Amino acid sequence: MPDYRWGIFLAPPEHDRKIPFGDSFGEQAWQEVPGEFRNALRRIIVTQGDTEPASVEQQRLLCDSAPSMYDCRNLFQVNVEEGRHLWAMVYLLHAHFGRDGREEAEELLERRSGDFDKPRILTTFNEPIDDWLSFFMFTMFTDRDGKYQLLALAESGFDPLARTTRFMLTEEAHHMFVGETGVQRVVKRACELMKQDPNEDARAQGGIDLPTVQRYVNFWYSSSLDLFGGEISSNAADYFAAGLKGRAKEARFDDHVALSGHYNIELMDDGSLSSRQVPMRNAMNEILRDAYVDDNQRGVDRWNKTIREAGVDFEIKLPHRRFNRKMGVHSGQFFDPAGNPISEAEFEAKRAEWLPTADDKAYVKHLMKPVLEPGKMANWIAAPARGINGQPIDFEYIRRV
Ligand code: BYC
Repeated sequence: MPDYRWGIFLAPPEHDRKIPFGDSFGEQAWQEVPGEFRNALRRIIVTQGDTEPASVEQQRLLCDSAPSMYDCRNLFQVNVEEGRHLWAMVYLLHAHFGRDGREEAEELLERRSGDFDKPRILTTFNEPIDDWLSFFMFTMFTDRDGKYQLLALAESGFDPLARTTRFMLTEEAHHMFVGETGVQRVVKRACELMKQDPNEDARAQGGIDLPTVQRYVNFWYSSSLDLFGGEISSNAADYFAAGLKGRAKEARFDDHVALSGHYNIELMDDGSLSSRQVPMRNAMNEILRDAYVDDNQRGVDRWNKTIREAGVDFEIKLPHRRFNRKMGVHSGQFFDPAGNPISEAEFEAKRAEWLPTADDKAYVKHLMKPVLEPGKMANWIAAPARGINGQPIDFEYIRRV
């Protein structure tokens, strides 16, 4: 991408910006790190920074199996932007945290996605992405977690973090577009292939069948829900109190101090589901997760519209937020995709119906053959509705040198 501009990009400064939430609500935003919050702030920046190279490591071999030049071009754009986001976080560490910031930045380079000894910090960023269906799921669901985490950091009282994350958000939108439309094209093609097959079997025609798409949704969505942290979190309460990490679009809330009021969280208590009242500040992760769930549903509705328009009787459903969780109050417990509590044995008996199996992964992987001629698409994916930057779909989006 010879035209790509590297650099530290910040949203324009807001004149006389005030801290928009927490104990210091209404005070002047900080241009330098406040000493008492130094460790917490560094930790937030390191966690955010760690995800950026992780995603590039996860996706680094995908160009070898790109289903079209168009898709390969999108992959490269996603990867260079994530690389630049790492740079943006490392800049904050170097510019504002002195020696320990530089050491943290070095450690960011030492960790590797999926590495046994030095893995990336957050779970989803150690999952392999070695097929394009996983890539589209990741950019749909995991990049959308990125959107909500960045929206929360864009409210930060530490102004350099707020300005850099606001700029990053402008790029995140394209990544989610790649994910949402990528899955939509897989689904569209599955429906076309079903119509061509005497048994309505998309796999028999070399496509990715809708139940397999559903199992990938179940996996990547539940894994991405884990990235919001625990439902009841003293870390989240501390970050909010300190004015470091707010809620998405903080201005839309009436009470920016959140010291009064409770939030109801439904969890398993003594073998049955019951509701627990949690002080508002301790529920900040869950409040962010609520907005994320709604946002995903809008994308899934568009996939289902594509399926309905093709005249196929199938509906893709987001599993319940309790399903298959590894972090938070629902981890170590078992729920069906509708969120009903079940036994471990019942879960295991249904695992192959609900989550991608080794056979699914092998099948999807065997379809991954590069198609790198202008305008051509792999058989398992429909063409996009339009090309990139007003160029036609058969434009030569990448060139081998
Ligand atoms: N995996 O109080 P808790 C993106 C740890 S994606 C592993 O429940 P907290 C992108 C947690 O660290 C957005 N560990 O949670 C997308 C804590 O550890 P300690 C990335 C996890 O701290 C695509 C313990 O469990 N941005 O940008 O309130 C491509 C208990 O924690 C996980 C950020 O993450 C997990 N899933 O919230 C490229 C923003 N979840 O203290 C990029 C910065 C929790 O016991 N990070 N833990 O050692 C944060 O705001 C928070 O650290 C978290 C966790 C939301 C991640």
